Amino acid sequence: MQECRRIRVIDSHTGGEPTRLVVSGGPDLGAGSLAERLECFRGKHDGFRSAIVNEPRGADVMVGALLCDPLDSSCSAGVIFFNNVGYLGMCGHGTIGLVATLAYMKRIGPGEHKIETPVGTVRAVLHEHGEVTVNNVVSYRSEANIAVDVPGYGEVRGDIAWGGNWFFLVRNHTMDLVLRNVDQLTIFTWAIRQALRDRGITGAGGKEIDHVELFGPSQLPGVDSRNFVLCPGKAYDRSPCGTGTSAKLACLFADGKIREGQTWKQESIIGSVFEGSVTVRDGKVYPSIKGSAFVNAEAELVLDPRDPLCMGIRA
Ligand code: PYC
Repeated sequence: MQECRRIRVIDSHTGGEPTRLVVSGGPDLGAGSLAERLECFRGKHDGFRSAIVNEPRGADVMVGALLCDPLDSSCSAGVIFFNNVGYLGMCGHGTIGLVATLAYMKRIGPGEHKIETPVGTVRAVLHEHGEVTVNNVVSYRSEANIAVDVPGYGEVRGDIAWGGNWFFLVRNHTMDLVLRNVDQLTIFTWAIRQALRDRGITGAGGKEIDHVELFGPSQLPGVDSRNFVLCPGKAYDRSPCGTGTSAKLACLFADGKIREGQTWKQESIIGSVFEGSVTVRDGKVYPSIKGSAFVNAEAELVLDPRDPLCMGIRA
């Protein structure tokens, strides 16, 4: 009889958005760059991704993070993020969750830490009181004020921007960004995503735009904006989305609406807040995102080869 495979995970949430960190028991992806290891993960071990984050062990909202040895020994960790349908280049809430979890495991203390991801090395600062600032990869708007005809809704205009993932940031909508409207918000933003795909509107290099963001006013004092973010697998981000806030900051800076170093507070659809700002180096915009994460479970997942749903429910 084949033995069960055991996977050690630590779960956290960042502003309500979960991250499941695989600490041991993950697949052997070789010793290449994180980008190469991601391709090995995608090509040879995709069932493992599904087993960790999909039902019945996980849920659509769950973001997985595979802890990897970094190539560069000055980095504290390497990580590959994944979700219910595939892989993420970078993940802001997930990096905050990773750093908080490494601190929980007593692997790191307060200070700056470098983390290798498939889209580059990011720096994160663990503050004394447990908050984490992620200094993200370079972020930019590739196209401004693009019109897309969305069946059932008409013309929707928005910006296309990179913040570690590709985003369409909607400029005109009439939706009220409140939690009770999540179903309508999901249907609307999913229709936008499909329309972008059907019309061949992409990020740079033909990359699919797989995140859609809506913005509206926040009711919280001192908070600049509230958002709704649709993630690639149709779940919405419970956090303000680190890469989505980075994409927003890049657009705000391009429009002259924020200065270098100015704080932008971004609220999520559930009311959690990230603080963002940008620094500019060699004419390029580097966003920083600050938030908090809390560990809420430690577990050993059991992959029983006799279980017909051992590798998760996949569409
Ligand atoms: O925080 O960057 C983020 C993120 C991406 C998808 C879900 N969260």
